[in-house]
Amino acid sequence: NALQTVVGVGHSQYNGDVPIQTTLSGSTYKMLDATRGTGGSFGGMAITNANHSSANNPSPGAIYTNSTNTWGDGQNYISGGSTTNANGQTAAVNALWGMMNTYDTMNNALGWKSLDGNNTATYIAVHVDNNYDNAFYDSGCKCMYIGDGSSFYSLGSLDVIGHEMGHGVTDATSNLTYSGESGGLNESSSDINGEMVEAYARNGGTGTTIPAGNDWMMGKEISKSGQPLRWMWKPSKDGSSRDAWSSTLGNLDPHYSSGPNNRMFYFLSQGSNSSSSSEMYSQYLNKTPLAMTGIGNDKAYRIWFKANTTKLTSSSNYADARTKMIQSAEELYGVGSAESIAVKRAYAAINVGT
Ligand code: ASN
Ligand code: ZN
Repeated sequence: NALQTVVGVGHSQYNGDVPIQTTLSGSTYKMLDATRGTGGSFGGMAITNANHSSANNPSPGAIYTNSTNTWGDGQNYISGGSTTNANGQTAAVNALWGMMNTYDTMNNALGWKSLDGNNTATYIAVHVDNNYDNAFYDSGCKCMYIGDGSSFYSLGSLDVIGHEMGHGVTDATSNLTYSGESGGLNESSSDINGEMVEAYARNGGTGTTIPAGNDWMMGKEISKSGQPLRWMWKPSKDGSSRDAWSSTLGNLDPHYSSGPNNRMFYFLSQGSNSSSSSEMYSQYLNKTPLAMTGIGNDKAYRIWFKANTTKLTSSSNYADARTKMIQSAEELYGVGSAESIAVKRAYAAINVGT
């Protein structure tokens, strides 16, 4: 059968009806985007049905197929419960839309192709485990698994997919060790990726720069409680993350030691003011950061991405991240540039350097 690249309609859960890139094989449509990525397990970016295989030893299952090129019903999938969406296609739509937009964010803005930068295709398997409240990147298959959620809705929002694919980029480049301060930087890099994908996709998903428009909250859309997983401008709002670096930061789970670098990135992009507002105040440092003007999403992302993919190493800590970020800013925008000064200010605001 000749394969034909086609565009279908996906009824997504978080982004309305979206155009999804699929493949027609004979008279069967497949959730295979052969326009993004080559090779890999499926010859393009694919969405498969893990069909509730255990998260401890998951198997990807088969690629999604359909007799028409219209997919999903936009409803949340209730594992084992009553639902109008019995095969859970909507989760697959969410995943494909997130994957297409993550690919485009990195490729169109940065020229970075797929996870490894060499355009190797990857895949996302949805419906892993039962009522599973997580999503993860698997360094064995270099692929991702998405749960249906229980206290969350299906974990396929743009920022979550961007986060998980961000782990694939880190895995292929700096390979930041997932513990201690490097673990926090690894997590933060994924949160940064998630938010920048959200900004890019929300503004139409085209163009060569990253606009404003993300919410700076990880996992807001998948939350049933209304509380996001993480707040980037003031990570301590979650009760566990820190707002600033200290010598004990590396003892925390990476999802909490990411906090200071997330706050640094927020300040770098959006700036800070020296008001005594509780959102700016840093409890640990007992002060508010010096006011600084942000350089915007596009420049902040370019500097971070360059540092993570070409300068950080598996053992990088926060001090090293600061040094490498300054180097990246100087290479991109010049020694003594406003951008390199902004990097120093943003790190000083989280107690790293001056
Ligand atoms: N969703 C989590 C993450 O990507 C999975 C984990 O704990 N590693 O960070
Ligand atoms: Zn993560």
